[in-house]
Amino acid sequence: MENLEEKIIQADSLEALERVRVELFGKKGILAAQFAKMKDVPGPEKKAFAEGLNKQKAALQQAFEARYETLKAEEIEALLKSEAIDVSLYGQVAQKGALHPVMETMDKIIDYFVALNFSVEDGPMVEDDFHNFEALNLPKYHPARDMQDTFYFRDGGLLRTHTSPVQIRTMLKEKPPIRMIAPGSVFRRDYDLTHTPMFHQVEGLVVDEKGKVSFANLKSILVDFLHYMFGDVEVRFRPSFFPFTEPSAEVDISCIFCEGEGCRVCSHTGWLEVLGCGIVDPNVFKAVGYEDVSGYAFGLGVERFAMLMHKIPDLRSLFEGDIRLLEQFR
Ligand code: 2U9
Repeated sequence: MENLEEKIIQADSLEALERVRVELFGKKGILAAQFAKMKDVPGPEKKAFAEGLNKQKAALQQAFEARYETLKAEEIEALLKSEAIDVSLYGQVAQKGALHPVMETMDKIIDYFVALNFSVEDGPMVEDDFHNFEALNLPKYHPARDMQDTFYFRDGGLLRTHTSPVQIRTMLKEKPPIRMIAPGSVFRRDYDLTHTPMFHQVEGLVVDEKGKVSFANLKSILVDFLHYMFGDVEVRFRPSFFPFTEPSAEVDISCIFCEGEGCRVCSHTGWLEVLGCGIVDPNVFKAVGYEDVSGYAFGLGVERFAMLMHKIPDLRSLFEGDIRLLEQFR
């Protein structure tokens, strides 16, 4: 009896105690063997023998339970210790981003034209041939339609290559006068140091009765806009060509890096090209059923503006999603 209780007390883990339980109380255990001896005990002694055994069993069970409680409590204690959380430790601080410089630039551009009562229009990015090309005086077989430049879908649909289809849709839906801008993403099959397959444009369109809208109006608004964006810069208009405007011009500002002296960024010309513009080609008005109107239009790439305004040297850094870029614009 002493010896058996000692087994229980010496069990130093719940697993060891379980082994002792089987050894003592199991079907083939020590106590079962004791009870089996009952049949050999002579009749008059049976009662005393049974009482003795039952007492012994009860005492062992009590000792077992006490040991079990102790070991269980120790186990819980150890678990709590090992899983303890130090709530006073600093956690990982969430990284804070900022409005992306392209969106910030886009907002600044939009603000300028909204203040001049231009409406801000939106349209689908998946377009069709008519709205993206045909109506813009880009006839079939025009090189700009080349598979090289445009993402086509199998059904003939395409990803818009400029936001101009938004102007077409607006003119088809509304009567002149029109004063609108179309900001949004556009897609071209182009990927190198200075081109990404998706970029952002803001285009503008003003249409009114014939004779009310002139190149001089276009020039004055764009010069003022470029001063608003870049501060005190020189602005010059160079003749150019676009299928949807005639006459057309490209607009340069004096280089903001070298103030016109000539440097690597401006290819030693002293000038940076920032805009395209022109008087809307009559064929465009014909395509949307407008008569006796005149208008001007312009277009710009937002990434280029953001890069120039923030002196960001590499276009790709705008698309890498590296939070360290955004942290600089908080
Ligand atoms: C309609 C009529 C005319 C929009 C115009 C440009 C000139 C132009 C480029 C600037 C940099 C595209 O992002 S860029 O590569 N855009 O030079 N865009 S005129 O002319 C329109 C648009 C719509 C109905």
